[in-house]
Amino acid sequence: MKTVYTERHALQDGQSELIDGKLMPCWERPRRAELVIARVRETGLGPVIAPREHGIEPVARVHTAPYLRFLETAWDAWVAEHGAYDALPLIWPTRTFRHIEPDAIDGKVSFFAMDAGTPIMAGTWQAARASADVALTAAGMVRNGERAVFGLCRPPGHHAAADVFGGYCFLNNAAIAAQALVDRGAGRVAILDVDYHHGNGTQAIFYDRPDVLFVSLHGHPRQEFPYFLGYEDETGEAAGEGANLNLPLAWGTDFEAWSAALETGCRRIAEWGPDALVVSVGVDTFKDDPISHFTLESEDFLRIGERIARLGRPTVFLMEGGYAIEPIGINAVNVLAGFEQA
Ligand code: SP5
Ligand code: ZN
Repeated sequence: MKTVYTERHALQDGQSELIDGKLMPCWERPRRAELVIARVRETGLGPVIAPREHGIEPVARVHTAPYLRFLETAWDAWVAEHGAYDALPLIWPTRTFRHIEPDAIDGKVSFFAMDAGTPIMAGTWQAARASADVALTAAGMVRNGERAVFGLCRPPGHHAAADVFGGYCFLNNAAIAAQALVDRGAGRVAILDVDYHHGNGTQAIFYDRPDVLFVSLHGHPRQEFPYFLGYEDETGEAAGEGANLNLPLAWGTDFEAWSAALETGCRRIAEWGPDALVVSVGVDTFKDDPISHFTLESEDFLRIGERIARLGRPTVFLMEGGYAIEPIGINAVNVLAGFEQA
């Protein structure tokens, strides 16, 4: 399996995230991708290829123009106001507020943010664009006949909605890839999200769409971030009714229960009969993940890849979360190796 990768991910290197009431070093850090690419090379998974620049058009198929304008200009506006220190939101437009984009940069950051865990810094826009280019290049290769490609995206994407950043995500790489597959003639695309967290952004982007099925296994929103989406009664709306499947699982879920949910998700995908599959590969389901509560072992990731391979669809794997940093390479590449071995 070929891997698409660029070192430009390292341009996103935030200082701190708000977690447990404290500003702590960002879990989502460059070393994550460095360890995954090292493992790709060490195991001889296949050639490593640089992404092709795709321009803003395929990104704008998923994200709104005001949001992209904000992301592109936020750092300069923030520096002009506050100096060169990471931008984080200050206030959220909750239920009783108007949803109007303010002029002030502090207000803009707060308007577009869903959390204070996702700092905007000097290289954020470039890193996010490079990550989307990785996803688009991988999708293009699959559309051109590769059976499967690994897009080593960083920063991740699945929490980012059409005009929302957060959960360490800015541009929704999986959604951009799925939309590109549709735009290049795939009639139906399925997205399987195995990250520990619900892919709220991906779900929201395709919620009313009949051509993109979203299936997600994740910590139950009653217990786990992002808390406000990911329940099983969210089945899609309007023309998209029936094209969304959430499989929320309780803290402490082990691989036996987790893989039973994967079986349910894979059966739905098989019935759906997609022309292509996008997999949001998070390995924060791992037992030692510092911010998560499932108990998967490293070998279990091989089984995940094997099950996905049995779907027999052209498959784009895209990196999402995973914060047990040292074993992240083993766990992520195990998914891909399991797929290849099947
Ligand atoms: C892409 C991705 O995996 N984003 C995840 C974002 C998670 N953000 C913080 C979640 C905090 C949950 N509580 C952690 C308690 C650790 N002591
Ligand atoms: Zn996650």
